[in-house]
Amino acid sequence: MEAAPFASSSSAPFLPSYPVTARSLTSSSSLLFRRSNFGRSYCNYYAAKFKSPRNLSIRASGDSVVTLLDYGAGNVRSVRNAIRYLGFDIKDVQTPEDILKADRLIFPGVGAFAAAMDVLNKRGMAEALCTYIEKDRPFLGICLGLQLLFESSEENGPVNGLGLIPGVVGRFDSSNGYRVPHIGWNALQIKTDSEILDDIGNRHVYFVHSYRAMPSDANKEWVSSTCNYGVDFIASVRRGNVHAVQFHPEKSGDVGLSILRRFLYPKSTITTKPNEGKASKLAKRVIACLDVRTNDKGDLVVTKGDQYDVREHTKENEVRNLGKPVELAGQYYKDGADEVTFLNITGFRDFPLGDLPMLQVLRYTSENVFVPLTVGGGIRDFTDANGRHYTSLEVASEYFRSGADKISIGSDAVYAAEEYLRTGVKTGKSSLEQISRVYGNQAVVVSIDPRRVYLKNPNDVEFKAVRLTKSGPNGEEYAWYQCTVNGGREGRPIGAYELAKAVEELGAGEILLNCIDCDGQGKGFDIDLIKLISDAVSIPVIASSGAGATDHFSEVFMKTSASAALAAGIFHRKEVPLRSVKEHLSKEGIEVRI
Ligand code: 1PR
Repeated sequence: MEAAPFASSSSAPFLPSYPVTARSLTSSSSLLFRRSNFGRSYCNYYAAKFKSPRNLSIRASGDSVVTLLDYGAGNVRSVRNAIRYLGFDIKDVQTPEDILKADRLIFPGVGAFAAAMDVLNKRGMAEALCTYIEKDRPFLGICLGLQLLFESSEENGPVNGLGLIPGVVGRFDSSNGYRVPHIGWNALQIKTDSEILDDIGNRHVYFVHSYRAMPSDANKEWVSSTCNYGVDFIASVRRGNVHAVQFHPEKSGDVGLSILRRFLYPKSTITTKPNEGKASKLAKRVIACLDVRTNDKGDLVVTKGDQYDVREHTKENEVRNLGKPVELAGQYYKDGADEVTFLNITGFRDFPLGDLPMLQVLRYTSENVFVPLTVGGGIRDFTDANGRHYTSLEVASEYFRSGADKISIGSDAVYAAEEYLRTGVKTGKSSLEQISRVYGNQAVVVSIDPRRVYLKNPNDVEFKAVRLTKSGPNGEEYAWYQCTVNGGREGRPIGAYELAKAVEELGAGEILLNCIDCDGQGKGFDIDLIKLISDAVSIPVIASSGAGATDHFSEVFMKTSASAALAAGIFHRKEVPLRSVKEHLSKEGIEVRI
């Protein structure tokens, strides 16, 4: 799965069901495109069935208009925002004709391969796409929009694709120590002059996917760049005016915007001198986190706790106010944050869909912040005062529609894991399972809020205990990490280790690992905990809580296999600029995106 599919029809500009007419594919119209011979892939099927149209008129729709094929899934808002940011208007595809009439078409494929093909087929879009591409019309496919061009995918399959490029899309192998999904900023190896990649230089771009297409003799004429993640897989393809990329330009900061700009202004003479970066592999990520809640005056503020206590210790006892969410997020983007995370920390009691300011924050932020955004807090089923029932999937969908790339589940994931460990049965009904099934596991983070419980003897509990690097207050040499819910207010009978393994099985794509003891203390991450969890799972782990100095970041990456490190207080209080963290890591030989 590559991201979010068709969660809610209301989100889509969408595609009415369309009767396929006898017209279409100009199989011989372009020598650029030789179809592969794979089975009954869509293009082959229709090419055999229908004659090419003689009078298909292509109406110019204006120089500053981009046609967008959005089938109503995941976060296409980011692509829209990036296009608008670059000065273009968007025309949404409503019918297959809209594809054929496009001057330039962007297809940010999201969701599962089979589901996407199903929608394209049912709505007559697959045929139109093949025609459009075979005519060498300007096309940019993103992520699943690249994979669908291939013959087939193993994702819940095999499932036939459009069959324009020879090859089968398969899953990354996690048995060789590489974490799947492949999430983060990685380097490209440019193979041919692809024009749209001209400004990349040696810099990272953002990937998030579990499936990939492999380069081969049969598709080598298409491959414009590869990326290494255990294996060399296809990062981009290009033939004539047709481009597709596995990574997300709309989430790749300035580099990504320059890729989109080059696609949108192909004849432009603008050249951005490539900033010679040092990208060579998957970078460790540095994430800025904004804990957000409404203060006593009713304003939505960024706050920050000490061991989860966010109130000032003054007579007024007010909620600590460290700034405005949209402004701070924009600042961290400029400072080089690899991702921004918003945690709606009172989401457990205030229903997020009633908390419209949070959705507004996401909408505004995503207009100017072109790195991934995660949002958490309150993702669960809910019945409001009028008896209206909302599923967790609806809550998540609203977050995705508002600009989130990933959602983070806290309390509800604890209950789901407890239930799963008690029964051994995956019901498929938990928020975690439902959202990852629909949106892909790479879009679902589980946020864990554990607290250390010291032990004299590791056998005193049924949960996994660790031998501590620093002994406890009474000389205890061991601890287990008890999970909590409701913002640390309630301890649960499950350890962080057991929870992490269970949620990985239930479909989590990433773990955000906090530690209540370290939160806001500035004394460093809990290395014992992070090592325990990152060694236990094969999905990426984000280390969180306790960063107080640049050394703490290098320590966590050198001593554990965390994929990312998240911090809040030091950035909000401007004690350590984000850039200094990156520069320090780079000096220490840890690859980061600069
Ligand atoms: O349970 O699904 O509603 O999700 C609630 C979410 O809100 C969870 O992700 C939970 O971690 C978070 N949360 C709830 N209460 C608090 C609180 O602080 N009172 N914040 C809270 C968690 C931890 C991190 C923090 C790091 C880094 N805050 O987000 O940013 O510890 O801080 P530091 O660098 O300053 O040490 P649900």
